[in-house]
Amino acid sequence: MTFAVPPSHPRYHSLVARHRIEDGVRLGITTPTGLVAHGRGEAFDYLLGERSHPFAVQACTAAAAALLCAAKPVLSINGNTAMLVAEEMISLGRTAGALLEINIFHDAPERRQKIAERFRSFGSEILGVVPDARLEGLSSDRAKVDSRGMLDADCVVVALEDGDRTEFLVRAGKQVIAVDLNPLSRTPQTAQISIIDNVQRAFPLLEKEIDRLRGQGRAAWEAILASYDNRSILRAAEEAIRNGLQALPEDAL
Ligand code: PTJ
Repeated sequence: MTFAVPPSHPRYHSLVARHRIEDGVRLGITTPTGLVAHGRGEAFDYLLGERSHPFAVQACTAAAAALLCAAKPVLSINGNTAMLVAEEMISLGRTAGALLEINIFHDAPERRQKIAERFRSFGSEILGVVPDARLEGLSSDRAKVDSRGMLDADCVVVALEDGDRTEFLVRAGKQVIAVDLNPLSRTPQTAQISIIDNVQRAFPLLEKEIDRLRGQGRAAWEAILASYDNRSILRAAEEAIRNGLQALPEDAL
């Protein structure tokens, strides 16, 4: 990080994340659009009190059950998650037995290489460096996939995603777990399991839930999934954000 944030600063964690994304742009990993997306996320996180709410924990429990049930889970990585949560996603991938795959909206071969180099620097290989297959019917560059990963995955974890691919993956019969701070966004509205939380809190929480549920067995995981209601999770998240807005002092608006 080129700018040293004093740890005593009241907004320390938020500023460090912001500078990581800024560094990502400088390194050619994150797109400038990723800065805008991050700012949007920050605003929602502010309204959520920058903490994981019970609706996020509940969704993580369901997501953990889905990953434990899955035969071929894949974690999708883009320019923002590569900068913010590479180590957390590597760790989650190992715990969940899931592959990591680069999937970017603003495609460029050199971006894929740079993301892969970052993961290698943390000791992990990643798929999608040179995509060799397509999700037929999806028009954006997100259709470019790795035949060893996303193409025939049965469960895909997406974060900071646009809605098109999520809709497509769900229609293709895959289970989609979305992490997004905006419950009104098309991705969490379309995914079967939506974790409304910051990726930096959500992925470690999800990993903890997998460890907690692992010993319970398939029948218990399936029961969790059968009773899970994503609509009520989205409603609770929207309500928390609306309440957060009401609780803000007037001079903050
Ligand atoms: O690296 P690329 O080329 O694949 O591009 C990635 C971006 C993020 C630029 C692209 O997917 C994009 O434009 O995303 P959107 O449509 O802006 O959606 C991003 C969503 O993620 C928004 O709903 C934000 O509120 C949310 N978000 C932003 N930061 C976080 C977040 N959700 C969870 N954790 C965050 N830290």
